Amino acid sequence: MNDMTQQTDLSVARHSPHSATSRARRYRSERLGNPLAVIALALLSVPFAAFSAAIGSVQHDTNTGIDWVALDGFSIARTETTIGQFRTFVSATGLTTRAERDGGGSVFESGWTRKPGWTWATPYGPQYRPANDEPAAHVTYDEAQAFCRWAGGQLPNDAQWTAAAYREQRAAPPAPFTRGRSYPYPTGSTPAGAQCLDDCGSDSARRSVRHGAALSRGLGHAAVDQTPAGVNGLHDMGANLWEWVDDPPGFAGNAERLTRGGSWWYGSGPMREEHRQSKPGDTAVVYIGFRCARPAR
Ligand SMILES: [Ca+2]
Repeated sequence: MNDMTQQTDLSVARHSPHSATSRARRYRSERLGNPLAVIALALLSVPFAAFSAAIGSVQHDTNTGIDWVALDGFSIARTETTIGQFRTFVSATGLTTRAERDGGGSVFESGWTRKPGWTWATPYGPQYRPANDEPAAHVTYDEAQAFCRWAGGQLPNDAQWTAAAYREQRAAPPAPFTRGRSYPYPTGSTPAGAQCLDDCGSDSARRSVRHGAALSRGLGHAAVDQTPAGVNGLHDMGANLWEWVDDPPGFAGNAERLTRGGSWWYGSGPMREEHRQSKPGDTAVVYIGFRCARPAR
């Protein structure tokens, strides 16, 4: 993948039409000429400034389609970013992804193999039409980060991702989860229920939506709401798609970036917290996706 050196134009990501910050700034600029409105805004801002969403509560953003789950100090998307959400982002920004420009993303067969037409919109090729609730793959690190900034957040850093995946934070989580406990898998004590290869249970084959594409290994991804909710009520932190994580932080382009959680290509081993794997940031492949985080509010 190292021959992929063309950089993505991310200028679109710096102009988020939907962020709460920009909405608040616009509201203030429109209202500052009215003294009564200024007073009302000041009074309203007191309780909201002191309010922080309850741990585990879910806020749905109608602009992006993301369900944000509030955790300790930040929120994280309840699911992997979906094809439908990514389509909204592309419609708003006009982004053309690297996989589209290069003619397709890749899969590992006997070495990395580029697959014509395999992109975020058609993950197994243009002859197979995916549903909107399938996860967005074939997205580079920079493209994933651009989506998250457009959505008012950023890719989670490794501390955020691992806290969300392995440490139950909800005050009264449903069985079998226990507040304050750390789990070896994002699914809990065992990998059962994840969309992984071989040792996550027989439901992985039933959930697979590879649309008939020939794969040399693995079962393919599942739609993002088809696996049981795991630690903190999150789906697919273990397996389904690998997820880009902002680690090491602050770099862009083709630097090696951490991916977390394993994927349908693997068994349960890469789902564990101690498993760390990185890939060049320009990698666009069929089993890497992402989800976003945002500051607490
Ligand atoms: Ca995942």
